[in-house]
Amino acid sequence: RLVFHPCRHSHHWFEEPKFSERHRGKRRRWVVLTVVLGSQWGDEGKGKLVDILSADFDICARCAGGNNAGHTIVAPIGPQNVPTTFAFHLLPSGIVNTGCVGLVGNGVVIHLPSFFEELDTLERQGLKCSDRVFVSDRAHLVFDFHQIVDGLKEVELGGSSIGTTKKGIGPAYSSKASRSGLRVHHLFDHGTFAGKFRKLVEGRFKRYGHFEYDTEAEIERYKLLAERLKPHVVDSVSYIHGALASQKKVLVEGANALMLDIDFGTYPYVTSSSTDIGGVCTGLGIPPKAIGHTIGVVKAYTTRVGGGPFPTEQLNDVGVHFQEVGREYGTTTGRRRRCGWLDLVVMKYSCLINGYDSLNLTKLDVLDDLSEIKVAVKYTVDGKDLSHFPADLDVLSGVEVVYETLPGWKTCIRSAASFEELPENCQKYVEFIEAFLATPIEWIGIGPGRENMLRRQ
Ligand code: 2SA
Ligand code: GDP
Ligand code: MG
Repeated sequence: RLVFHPCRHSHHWFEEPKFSERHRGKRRRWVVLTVVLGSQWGDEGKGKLVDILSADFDICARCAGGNNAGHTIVAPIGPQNVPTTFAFHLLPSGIVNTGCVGLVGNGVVIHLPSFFEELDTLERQGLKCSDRVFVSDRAHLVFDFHQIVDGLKEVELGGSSIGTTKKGIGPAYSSKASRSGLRVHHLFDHGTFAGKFRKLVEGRFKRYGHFEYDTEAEIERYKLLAERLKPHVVDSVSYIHGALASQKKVLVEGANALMLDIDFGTYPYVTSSSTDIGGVCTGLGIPPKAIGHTIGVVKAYTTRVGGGPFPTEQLNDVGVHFQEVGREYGTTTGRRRRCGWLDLVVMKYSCLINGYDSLNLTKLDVLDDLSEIKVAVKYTVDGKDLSHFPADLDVLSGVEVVYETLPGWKTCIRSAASFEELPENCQKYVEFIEAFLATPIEWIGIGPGRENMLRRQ
């Protein structure tokens, strides 16, 4: 690179060593972390992949969302290896593996009563994990009044309600963004906590009218909750950077999914956090260069919970088939999930934003009985191809979906031991998606258990 350096070599051009050469040996080499993200509207089966991967990781971290997320994992436990179903909401699913520490990052919003309830349930199920779960002192708190307000807001919206989980997620992120929220560290300065808490509740009363809520009793309750939380609290920035510096392996578990992202999802029918790759940096305090491998989890069809447009939704026998065979009911609220064909237009958009290095195609077994399988490959509006994923929901609601139809395989695939053992049409379905998205499908889910996962090298 030729540069002109007037002070040192007036009127002389000289060769400047490249930055990397000048700083060789001085620059830190990053131990890169692995990220698992939902690529559609959630419930793709992220929890199961995180569980499988975390056997090989030291730390599993959550960076966004709260206990609106729901991950179901079926894993053996105890000396008898009894297959047990675990439901995770706020805690990182990786802690099913006893060698893995769970970290709840600063980008997560925490409802403390739910946090302890989840911890206690896991312990009751035989999973000893209380001493290896840590939470960031910068994480914001969700209170019961946030949950009440979540419900009131939904009622206000009437027919256009979002269909939230009513876990107080939106109102808690609103408090955070409006700079009046309470963070974990505030719990340990009771005077400040109580003052801020009263102000926050007063603000909600002004906005929503006086709902039933015992502010003072709540302040007292949080005194006890704070004591119980103390041993779990860490400065998560030092914690994660210390771990990376000492070569620890970190796995990040995404919550919700790209199409529910506050910026890139189908706004306003989204959650209130950054569920995309950007949220991994802001939710944990790590630079982009620390991210090594990003895996997008994609269901072999599409589901969505709550309101909002869903171009490939099937309000017919096909949708019912996905619901019943795929057991598509919410992990957190038990709500029936809306179902439809795989949408590769959504997936292309998702790949662009998150830049997945590889994909985990899940629930392929749910398609076993179908004689024909459709995949969306294009949207058109007034007969013209749409060149981008529309921001305007009125446009998205009005698109015509162009499908490609592929033959089914009509065979149970659950016992396949390798990709090559899958029926030919099933392999072709996988290869079609892979070619369309120009992203390798590294993992394939063929059943809910740990053992029902194929890896392609
Ligand atoms: P919220 O509660 O403010 O985050 O809701 C906003 C939108 O985000 C959707 N959302 C979800 N969609 C799918 N799965 C979620 N987790 C649970 C699960 C859901 C459940 O794993 O099954 O149990 O119902 C989840 N969380 C939030 C939500 O439906 C709204 O559309
Ligand atoms: P997450 O939110 O992305 O972690 O997904 P959920 O746990 O909410 O929903 C996925 C559901 O599908 C869970 O009940 C899993 O046990 C189940 N599951 C995951 N992978 C597979 C698979 O490959 N086949 C089948 N049949 N079920 C799966
Ligand atoms: Mg889920």
